[in-house]
Amino acid sequence: MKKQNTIVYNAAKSVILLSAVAATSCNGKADKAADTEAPKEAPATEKKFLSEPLISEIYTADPSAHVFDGKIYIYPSHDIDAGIPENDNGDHFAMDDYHILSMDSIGGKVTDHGVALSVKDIPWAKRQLWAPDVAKKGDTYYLYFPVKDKDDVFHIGVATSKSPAGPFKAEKEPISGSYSIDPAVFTDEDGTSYMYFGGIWGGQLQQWATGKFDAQGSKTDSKQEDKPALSCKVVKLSKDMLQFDGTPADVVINDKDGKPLLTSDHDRRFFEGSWMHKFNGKYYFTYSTGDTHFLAYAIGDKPTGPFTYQGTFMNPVQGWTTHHSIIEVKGKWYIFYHDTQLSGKTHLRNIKVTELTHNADGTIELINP
Ligand code: FUB
Repeated sequence: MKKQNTIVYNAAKSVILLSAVAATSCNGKADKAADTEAPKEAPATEKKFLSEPLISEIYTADPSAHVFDGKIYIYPSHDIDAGIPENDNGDHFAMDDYHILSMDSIGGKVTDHGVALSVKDIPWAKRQLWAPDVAKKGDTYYLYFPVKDKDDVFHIGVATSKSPAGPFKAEKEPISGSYSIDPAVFTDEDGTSYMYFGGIWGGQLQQWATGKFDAQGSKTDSKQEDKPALSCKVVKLSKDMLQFDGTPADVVINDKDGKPLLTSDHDRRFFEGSWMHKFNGKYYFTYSTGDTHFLAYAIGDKPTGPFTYQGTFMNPVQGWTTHHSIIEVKGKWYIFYHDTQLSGKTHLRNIKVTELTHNADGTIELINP
């Protein structure tokens, strides 16, 4: 039987006293941006947080939230301290299993359903179970996960369960044609499901620029500063939800003049951690800008884009990475995200939730985490 923990979620906002921490990027470099761009309203030793960690018994990150049968399920990464030094590949994010969390309502008790899937149970996987997502079709739940194969190349796998809380059983091979990280699955009102995926730097997207993995390829996107930025990918899922139906295409993000965002535009270009939600008939593509630590959004008329960049909707959290999901619960919208409030360490994160507001003109109100 799986172990279950029940944790009381404290939704109250509070003032937390913290020691100053040296933030370091997942590329292992001292993180100047995180230090200099942190909210200025409090000194480094005294920070205010908008919301509290949902769970403190384990470290969690990259929360993909969904409502299944009236209950909220959260599919996060499970951060651990594997004692691996930080480096350019993000090796210190050495997660080796997933725990699924659930709650009956926002602000309610959080249940940890125990281990749902482990690296050791994925036949093709070697290490680093990064940010997952889940979709439901019929009576089956599909868990999509990025993990490095035996050659240290990220691909995306799928595992199935009859319960939203798992345990999940992985398919024997990764999804054919999949690569990079951060799968996010969106099912439109007509029942068609799309996967958005990709992440640059440690997520290896730039190493697939030619359509084949280039082990010698640049570790960053910085060699193409004046070119259109690398794009997140989108692809339809097959009817059985286990394969891609077609070849992944670029998620094109243009500015309001119709020009593509450039690689040098670090405040606005796509980096990792995408999500899709539909509001008032429009498709909202949301993502992390990575090294500048913003959550940004772009709006389109189709799930596959093109999208028009709108702005930042969440300022940088404490920590280097920023990753989110957005769901509607009983007529209100919420963003699940993470920061490093509990540990002060880049790779030991904790998930949170706060309300998200769509303004009457369709823009999203800026959140200061
Ligand atoms: O958790 C590992 C990686 O950090 C995720 O895949 C990225 O989105 C970032 O949050």
